[in-house]
Amino acid sequence: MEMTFRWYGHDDPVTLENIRQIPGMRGIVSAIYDIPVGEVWPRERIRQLKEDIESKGLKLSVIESVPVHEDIKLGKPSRDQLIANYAETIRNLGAEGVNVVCYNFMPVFDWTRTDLAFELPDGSNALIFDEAVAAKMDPVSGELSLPGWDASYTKEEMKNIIDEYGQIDKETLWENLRYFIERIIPVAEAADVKMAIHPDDPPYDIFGLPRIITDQAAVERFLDLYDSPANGLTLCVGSYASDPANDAVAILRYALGRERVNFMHARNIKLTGQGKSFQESAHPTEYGSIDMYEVIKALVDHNWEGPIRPDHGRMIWGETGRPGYGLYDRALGATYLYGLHEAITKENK
Ligand SMILES: [Mn+2]
Repeated sequence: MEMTFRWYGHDDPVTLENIRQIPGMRGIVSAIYDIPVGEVWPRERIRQLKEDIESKGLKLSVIESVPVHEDIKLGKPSRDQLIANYAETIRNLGAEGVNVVCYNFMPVFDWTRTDLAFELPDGSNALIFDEAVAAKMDPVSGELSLPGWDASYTKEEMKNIIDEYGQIDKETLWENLRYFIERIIPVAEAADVKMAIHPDDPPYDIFGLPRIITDQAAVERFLDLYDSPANGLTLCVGSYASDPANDAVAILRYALGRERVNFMHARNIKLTGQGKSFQESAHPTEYGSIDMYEVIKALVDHNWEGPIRPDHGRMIWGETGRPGYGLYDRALGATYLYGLHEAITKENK
C-alpha cells in the first residue's frame, strides 16, 4: 500500500514539510479548491499542484475530490454540459499523470457531524455525530447550522435545493448516478484514471435527503452499473462502520475480491450504543468499533497496492486547525497503519 496524507493546499496549517517527516509517507491527497464546482480544471493548474508537491519530495497520488455538481445528481438538463466539463477535467488529470480521483454522490451535504470538537475522556477533541441532536436540526430554518453545511448557499437557495431533492427518490438518484457513470467511466478508462466513489457519510438518509452509497448491497449494485477497474471505490471504513448494521471489514473484503478498491480511507469510529450515534476515535482497534488489524490484514491478503490515508484525526497536544485534519493524530494514525502493515506482511511470508 502507498501511505498518503490529505493536504488542503497552501492555506493548510499543515505543511508539506510537516507531512514529509511522517515515517512511511509517500503521497499527497489534494485538490484544486478555488475552481467553482462544474468548471474544468485547466492542465496548468493541475501541473502546478503536482510540481508544488513533487518539489517537497512527495507525489500527488489522489485527487480528493473532483466535486459532482448538484444538477448532475438532480438529473437536470444542464447536466450534459456539466458532465462534459467533468470529463474534460478527468482527461486533464490523466494527461498530467494523476491516476486516482475520489468523488461522492451525496445530495447537498458532504459529511455531516453534530460537533467538531467534542471532548473525549482523555482531553482530546473529536468530531461526533449525535443522532438526537441531528434529528432536531433543520438546514432550512437557519437557526442551527452544522459544519459541512455549504455556507455559499443563502437560506432561500438552501430551501430550494432541498425542495428539489424532495422531488426525487432513491431510485431516481441511482438512475442519475448511472447516467453520470456511463459517460465518465469510458473517459476515465481512456485517460488511465481510476474513479473512486466515497460512501455517504454517515451512510443513511439525513434531513430527508436520499443517500444511496450506504452498505454492501449498494456497493454491489454500484459496481454492477459499469464493470471496469476505472469504476471503483474509496473504501472509507469509518463511514461504512457508522451504520451499526454494516460490517465494514466484510464490505472491504468483498470489494477487494472484485478488485475495485481504488483508494482507502482508514479511520476508526466508536459507536456509542445510542442508535446510530458515534464518535470519531484514535485509529487503533482498542479505541473504536473497527478492528483495524482486520482492515490491514484484508489489504495484505489481497496484495493490495493502492493509496491509503489516515482519515480524520482527533485534535491533540493543543493543536488548532481544520477539524479532523490536524497533523499530530493523523500522523500517529499513519505510523500505526504502517506498523500493522509491516507486521502482517512479515507474518504472511
Ligand atoms: Mn472518508
